[in-house]
Formats: sequence, C-alpha cells, structure tokens
Amino acid sequence: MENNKFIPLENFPEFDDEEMLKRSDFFKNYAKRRRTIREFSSTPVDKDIIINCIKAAGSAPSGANKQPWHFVVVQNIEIKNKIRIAAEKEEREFYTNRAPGEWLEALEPLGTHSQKPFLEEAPYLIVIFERKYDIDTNGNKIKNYYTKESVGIAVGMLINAFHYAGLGTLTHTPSPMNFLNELLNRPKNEKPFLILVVGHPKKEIKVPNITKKNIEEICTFL
Ligand code: IYR
Repeated sequence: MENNKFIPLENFPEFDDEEMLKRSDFFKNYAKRRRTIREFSSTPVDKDIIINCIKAAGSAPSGANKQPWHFVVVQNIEIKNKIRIAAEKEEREFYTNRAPGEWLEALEPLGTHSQKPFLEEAPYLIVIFERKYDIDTNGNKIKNYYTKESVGIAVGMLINAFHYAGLGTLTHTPSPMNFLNELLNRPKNEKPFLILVVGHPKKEIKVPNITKKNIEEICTFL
C-alpha cells in the first residue's frame, strides 16, 4: 500500500539571494509602517478581507498542529456595546485600583485610559480564544500543546495580514476578560486571549511618539 503520511513539498517559494534580500528589505520597511491604532473610523470593511486575514492566521504553525485557536468576529452593535461596558468596568478598576504605580508609569507614553470607545466604533472586534484543550464527540478532553505560543504566533500573523491589507489594528486585553466567554457563548475549554480591534484609522489621528529598539539591542549574532 502507498504510504501517504508524507507528501512532496510543493508550491514552496524559492528566490535567489538578491531577490530574497530585496523581499526582506521591502517586508521590513513595510512592517515598520505598522502603528497600533486607538481611534477607528466606522467606515465599513469588506467581510471577505477579514476572512482572508483569518485564513492566513489559521495557517500558523502550532504545537502538534493542534491549531488551538478560535476567532469570533463581532460586527453586531449590541454585542460590541456589551463588550465595551464589561471591558470599561474592568479597565476603570485597573486604572484606579489594580494597576501598580510602576505599571501606570510605563503606560503613560501611550496615553491609554479606561474609556474604550473603539470597542463600539471600529467595524470589527475579533476576539481570539485559546483552546486550552479540545473535547471529542464523547466529551473527553484531548490535550493541546504550547497553546499560548501557538495562539501568539497566529495573532502575530493576523496583525501582519491586516497591516498588509491596509487596515489598522489594536491588541486590546481587558483584564480579567472571562466575561467574553459568556457574552460570546464560548465553551469553558476556550480562554479569551485578546481582542483585536480592526478597521480604518480615524482621519488625522495622532499616535504616541515612541520608537522601537535597534537591531543591536534586540539581537545577538554568535
Ligand atoms: N488593558 C489596559 C491597560 C494596558 C496595558 C498594557 I501592558 C498596554 O500595553 C496597554 C494598555 C488598556 O487596554 O488600557
């Protein structure tokens, strides 16, 4: 019998060195144009763009290829409103009581606060859930592996996919955010990972005057 456990590597891109250098340079320059957006316009965004980007994220590598993620795409204004109310409740607590002074100081350059109008204004909230374990048809638990790492990689790819498509994103993590399970009707094996707010930036907004570390600071060659 034919062994089809392994198949030929097909359709894998191959470029010469010069082309790879050009492509990596283009990608680096393009990636550096991404900014976290905190003020979104309500301009609609074609749902097929969202689907394409989630399909790209779904191609991410994951522990034992378990793909331990679920993406809930929220467009419905009533659900967005409920998310905003619940998130702002946690955020008010965070900014007034929960966050230590050192944390608030670290956030100061970003100008964040407990009001989160973008949760209603942006056309899409994508709530990403980390599937801590799977459940088979008999209700048995099936182990997943490296779920946090896997979902982190997928979300990184999602952010880049939206950036490549020309959309702005914000990684928003109200803490705690277990209210999202109930609001979005997700099972208990799924843990909210973050909310990715997606849409066009509002016209003429300002963003924090912050910089990224240079290559010497973030990288060591041995
Ligand atoms: N979740 C809060 C606080 C916050 C925390 C970090 I770390 C940030 O990089 C940004 C914000 C909020 O969304 O305001």
